[in-house]
Amino acid sequence: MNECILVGQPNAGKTLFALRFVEFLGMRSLDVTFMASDGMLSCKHYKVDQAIRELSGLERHKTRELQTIALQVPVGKSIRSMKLIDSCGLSEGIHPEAVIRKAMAQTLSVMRYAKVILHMIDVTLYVKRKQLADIDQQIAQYGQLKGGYAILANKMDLPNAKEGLNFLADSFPARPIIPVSALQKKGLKEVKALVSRYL
Ligand SMILES: Nc1nc2c(ncn2[C@@H]2O[C@H](COP(=O)(O)OP(=O)(O)O)[C@@H](O)[C@H]2O)c(=O)[nH]1
Ligand SMILES: [Mg+2]
Repeated sequence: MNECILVGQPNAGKTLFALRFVEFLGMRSLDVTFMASDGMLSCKHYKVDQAIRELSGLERHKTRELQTIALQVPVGKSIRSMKLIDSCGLSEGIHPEAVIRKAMAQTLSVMRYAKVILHMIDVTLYVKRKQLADIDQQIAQYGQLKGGYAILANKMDLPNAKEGLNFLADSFPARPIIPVSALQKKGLKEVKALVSRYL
C-alpha cells in the first residue's frame, strides 16, 4: 500500500490539510481509522465538515494517535490507492504525557516505511524567528534519505507569511517546498501532483 504521512510540529495544520485534501479529491465523507499507541484500532465515518470540526483545532496535540484515511487518487487515466496518515505533532524534548510520547514514537516508526513524507510547517513561526526549530531540521534531514519528501509551507494566508516562506527556501535550498493554505484550500493541486509521482 502507498503510505503518505503528514508530520510536523503541533498546530502546523496537518489535520486540516489532510481533510482539505480529501475534499479536493471529491469526497464528501470519509472513514478514519484511529490507531492507538497500544495498537488498538477503531474506525469512524465522518462528513468532511464534521471531521474538520471534530479533528482539527487549536488545542495542542489534538491528534493523539495515527489517523489513517484510505483514498483513491486519480492519476492520469488510472486510479491509485493511497493511505494518507495524519500524525501526532512532533515537538522538541520529552513530552510529559506518556500517551503523547508513545504517539510520537508511533509517528517515527511510520516515517520509516512511508513512501512519501509531507513535512508541514507553519510559516508564521519563521516570520520573526530566524532560526530553525531542531525538530524541523531533524525531519528535513530524515526526509532527505527518502525519495518522496516535500515541505508544505502552510498558513500562507496569514500576514507576512511570505517572509516565513523565504526563510524556509533559504534554509532548505535543495528540498521541494510547496506553499499552501489549508484554510483557503490553496496548493492542493500541487501537493496531489507531487504525491502522484510516488503512487
Ligand atoms: N490561518 C490559517 N490557519 C490554519 C491553516 N491551517 C490550519 N490552521 C489552523 O491551525 C490550527 C491547527 O490546525 P490542525 O490542523 O489541528 O493542526 P495539527 O496539530 O498540525 O493537526 C487550527 O486552529 C486550524 O484552523 C491555514 O492554512 N491558515
Ligand atoms: Mg492534528
